[in-house]
Amino acid sequence: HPQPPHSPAQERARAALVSARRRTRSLTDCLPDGELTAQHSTLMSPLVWDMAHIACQEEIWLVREAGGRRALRPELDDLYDAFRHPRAERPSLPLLPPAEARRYLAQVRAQALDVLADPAHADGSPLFLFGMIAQHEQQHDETMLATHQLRRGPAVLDAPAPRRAPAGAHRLPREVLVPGGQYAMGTDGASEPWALDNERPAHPVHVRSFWLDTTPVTNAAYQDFIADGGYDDPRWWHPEGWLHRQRTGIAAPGYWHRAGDTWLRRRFGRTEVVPPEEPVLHVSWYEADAYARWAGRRLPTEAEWEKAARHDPATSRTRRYPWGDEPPRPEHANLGQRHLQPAPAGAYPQGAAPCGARQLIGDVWEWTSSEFTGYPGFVAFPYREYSEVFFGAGYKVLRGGSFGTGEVACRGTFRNWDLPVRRQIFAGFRTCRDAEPH
Ligand code: AVJ
Ligand code: FE
Repeated sequence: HPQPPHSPAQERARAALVSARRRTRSLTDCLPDGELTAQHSTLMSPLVWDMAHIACQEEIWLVREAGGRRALRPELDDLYDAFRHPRAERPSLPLLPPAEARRYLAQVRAQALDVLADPAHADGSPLFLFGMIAQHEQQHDETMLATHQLRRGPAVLDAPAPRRAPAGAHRLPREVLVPGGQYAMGTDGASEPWALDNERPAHPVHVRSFWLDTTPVTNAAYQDFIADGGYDDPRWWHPEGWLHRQRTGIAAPGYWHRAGDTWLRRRFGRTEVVPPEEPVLHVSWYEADAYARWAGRRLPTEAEWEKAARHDPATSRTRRYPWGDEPPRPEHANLGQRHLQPAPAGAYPQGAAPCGARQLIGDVWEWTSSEFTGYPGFVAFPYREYSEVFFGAGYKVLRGGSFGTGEVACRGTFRNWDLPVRRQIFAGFRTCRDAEPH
């Protein structure tokens, strides 16, 4: 029987699911089965685990919860529960082989789209679950992209180089002023229906005036820190960061190595000279924190970062994105794996924030000084394990998304988090300083 046409909200959900699946396939169809079942790093799952985990979450939330339908593969719930089995242990589990994982993905998706087309879902809260699951798949796509970066062997991914910075980008002011005062941090369902629990509710926050780097810290600037002995001077390091630096022997960002006087890096299976004008990538929070102290500066708090990215002092309004309220387009930001690297610092003038800062969205995730916790009035939804179990456990917040972040999983309020030692994610940073004496 013919279905009634989709409402705009249903159509948005359908398009987000379809484009996430296209990306999942592009990240997994390019590798032979042996590479999908292998573990490329103990930090990561075998790609075949991510594949069936994506399907399993979709079954739980869209087929069973939103659709009220009976379970397809209830026996798989335990195997693909991220909290039952740590990543290092996942290769030894009796995982579905690649062909079966693909079949499971397709079976679940057919049912999920059928549930979405049901007139009962034309509006209202179950549609949030479709947005949540599209974001979940995109988040795992970014994780799988990080697994591709960790994997050894010849390149299998390809993408055009990102756009150049516009002429005159090198004459941008080094820093921009973010005026002090109150703004509305976070969001709610009315203005951002797909906002996840940890982005809610909107609440007033006061921020003092501060100067923020116009762009993320570049490879050239980071090389100055290295050349100045930054990795060997405990004055710049958080005490735990210094211990970590001593224990691991890190002396440069991840994937870098030296050839004479030149820094080279490995990027998705290719070796190249580190481009000086590009934002630095694959640094831990401890390295970002040490660089900032060496530069006589500090990392912004999460509240400062969000104010710079969203607040328009001219209208006193808080925007969804730095450029306004419209969803990201290719001229705004380097998102969605359209490229396989950040764009040079100063690119994307059309994505600039009211304060003049560029590339707050896209290119590299930016470490903030803040610990990951719930906002005042936080309510876990729809499950505690998305965010709440990570609160107060030593995770640092990252903001803004990277070149590998899906557009639906990125906005001015979106919060990411990781441990301060981690650097397999696509993370960089920018620094700031107080504008008024405290
Ligand atoms: C928000 C990226 C930290 O990958 O651990 C995926 C996203 N949560 N499945 C993660 C997530 C459940 C999460 N991060
Ligand atoms: Fe997950």
